[in-house]
Amino acid sequence: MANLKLVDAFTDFVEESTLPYRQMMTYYNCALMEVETKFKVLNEQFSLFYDRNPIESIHTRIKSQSSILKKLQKKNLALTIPNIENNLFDIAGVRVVCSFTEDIYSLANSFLSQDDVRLIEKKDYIQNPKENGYRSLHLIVEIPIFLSDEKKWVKVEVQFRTIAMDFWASLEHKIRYKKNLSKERLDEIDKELLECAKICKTLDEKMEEIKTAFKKRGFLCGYKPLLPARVSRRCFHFVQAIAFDSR
Ligand code: 0O2
Repeated sequence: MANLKLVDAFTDFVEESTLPYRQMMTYYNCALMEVETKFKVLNEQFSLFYDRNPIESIHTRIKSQSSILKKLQKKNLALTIPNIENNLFDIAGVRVVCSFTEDIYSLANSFLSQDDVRLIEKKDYIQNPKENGYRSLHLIVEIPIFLSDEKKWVKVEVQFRTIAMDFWASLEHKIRYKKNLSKERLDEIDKELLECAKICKTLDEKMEEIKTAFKKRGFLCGYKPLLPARVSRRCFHFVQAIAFDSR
């Protein structure tokens, strides 16, 4: 009988703390959907007016429970919902991978100019790479999600990378967790990775140069509109009218 009471108490405890946790995670998930849609819309718009898509891929992820715990421990914080919400800004993460560095800044500017996106923090590891060679543009933003009875502002981290930056970061991330390598071997790998990061930077710059040269010659691979702006706008309104009529 006493054992049953203990089980009940434990179940109550788990339920009490898991519901708010699940609720918070649901909000982060909703925010991810909002941000992902925003980038899909921008990609569609670019591909409608220009001859290519700036986004190669979009990935979203919710930080795992163990990563949340580790990060709280690193910051000397107890595991509480307010501590997570007020101190960890990358629970919801979106990674936008582009072909060209210029696209990263164009997309980031378009995204930040939307009136329901609040910029909290910007870390430009492209202009200022990390010591190990890591490059990426990070934005912490707050966006609203609309619930049945309230509007809630939720923080999301957006990482923008070129394909080369992403390739490098994925490999470095995998190696970082290889615990069975000796210190000497790890130091060697760090040096090799730094060398690779420089090669990736040169590759990004060369690709950008080629794209710019093509753009100047009037080829359609840049941000040159396929149609004059006025005609494009009319086409857009026409497509919009059809879309609304067919609803
Ligand atoms: P995961 O697995 O992606 O969640 P702060 O968040 O401000 O307390 P932090 O974590 O240094 O401090 O912030 P920063 O520098 O903006 O990094 C956040 C995320 O960027 C990391 O999340 C990685 O995803 C990525 N990142 C940053 N530096 C590196 C790096 O050197 N190599 C690689 N591969 N990725 C990096 P997490 O929580 O570390 O990991």
